[in-house]
Amino acid sequence: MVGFFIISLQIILNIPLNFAGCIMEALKMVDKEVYNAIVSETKRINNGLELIPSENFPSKAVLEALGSVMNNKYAEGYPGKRYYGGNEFIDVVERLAIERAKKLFGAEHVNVQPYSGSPANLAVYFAFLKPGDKILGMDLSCGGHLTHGAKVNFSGKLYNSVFYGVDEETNLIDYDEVRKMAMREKPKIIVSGHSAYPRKLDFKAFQEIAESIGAIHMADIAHIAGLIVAGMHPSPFPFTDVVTTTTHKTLRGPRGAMIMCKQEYAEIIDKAVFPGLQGGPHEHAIAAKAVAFKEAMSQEFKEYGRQIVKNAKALADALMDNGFKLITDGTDNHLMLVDLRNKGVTGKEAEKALDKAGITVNKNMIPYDPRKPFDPSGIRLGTPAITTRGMKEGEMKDIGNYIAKVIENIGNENVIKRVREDVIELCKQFPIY
Ligand code: DSN
Repeated sequence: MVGFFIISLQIILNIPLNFAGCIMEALKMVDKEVYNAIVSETKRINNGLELIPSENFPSKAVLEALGSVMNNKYAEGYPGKRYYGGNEFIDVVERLAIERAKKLFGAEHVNVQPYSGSPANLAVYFAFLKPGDKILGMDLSCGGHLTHGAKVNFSGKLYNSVFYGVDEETNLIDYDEVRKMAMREKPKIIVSGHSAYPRKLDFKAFQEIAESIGAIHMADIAHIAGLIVAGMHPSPFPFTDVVTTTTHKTLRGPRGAMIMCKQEYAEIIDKAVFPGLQGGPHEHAIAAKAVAFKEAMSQEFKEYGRQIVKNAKALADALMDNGFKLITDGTDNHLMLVDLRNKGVTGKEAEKALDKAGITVNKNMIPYDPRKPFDPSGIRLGTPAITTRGMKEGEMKDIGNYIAKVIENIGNENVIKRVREDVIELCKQFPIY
């Protein structure tokens, strides 16, 4: 990307590092503390390997739209029907975002206003359920998301949530089990989607199960939206009732979300978002979503999505070659879950040690984990962000070896320091901001 090229030049020429290549002169004058934190974060990003599968690096164009005057406007309502004046240009960007998203996914109706993934999911529940109604979602401890009914979350407190998990032997979703549960529990909504499941989802099977009991099927594609656009994961369109996604993960846009649905649900979804749940939409984020969707329509983005998956497979192989046990023995998507028990290390210990080496991962429960969520048995890794930097299969092999070196030498600060140096050297070859 041109933006990335300019940023790389800035680093090569040793021009003072600023926010994604933008000169933050006003901020530097007004608030040195925030300015310094942003500069430090930029350096941390440039010098480290970001392996958290839900994170990514949007382009400079996306960040410019996000930091624009579109931040300033109140625009309650929808394009052409606002409760505030002065929205003609706001309507331009919101319409662009909607039309591009429709085209990108083949969706009949799109609402781009949800602030983030949790409010998007809440809006769907609000549209279709009354408090106490039943949701069937994937168990958090098996790879589901908090908002899919977890008892500590609004979705488990406000609604009566029941869960499907993964098979204890294979760690895969057993669709016959999901069907049996659906028949027994008769939920009003069935949620497909995950935060930590390394294999493809069968959205058709979920839709058929939902239809067989008269339930709504909500697919939460937050993690895999970019892979769907790139043709690397089966799409939930056109048959799924409602689809939610965040826009900042594999889709590589700004923090935010959207809801896509069949035309017959357009009105209740829009009403649930506004005035049901939200007030003024964040139009700077919507402008940035529009830019990200335009980028995602390109051939370059499709190649990016393909490379994410190739890289994930290569990283999974490198880890398994180093004796790591992966849940389901590999991956089909952008992420992998490592069961660390054979290495005698906990997820928390691994996350901390890898952090010291400049490798960012997150500790994560593995299915049927005997340990607690704050110090579980596993870590979760993914390739969206390092693929954005341009890294390929060869680098994945190196990264797998670095991870092994750190985890097998926890407590040996010299080894970790040497890996840190290797990580910085690798990152220098793939500058990002
Ligand atoms: N918190 C996100 C993740 O890390 O997967 C999901 O919303």
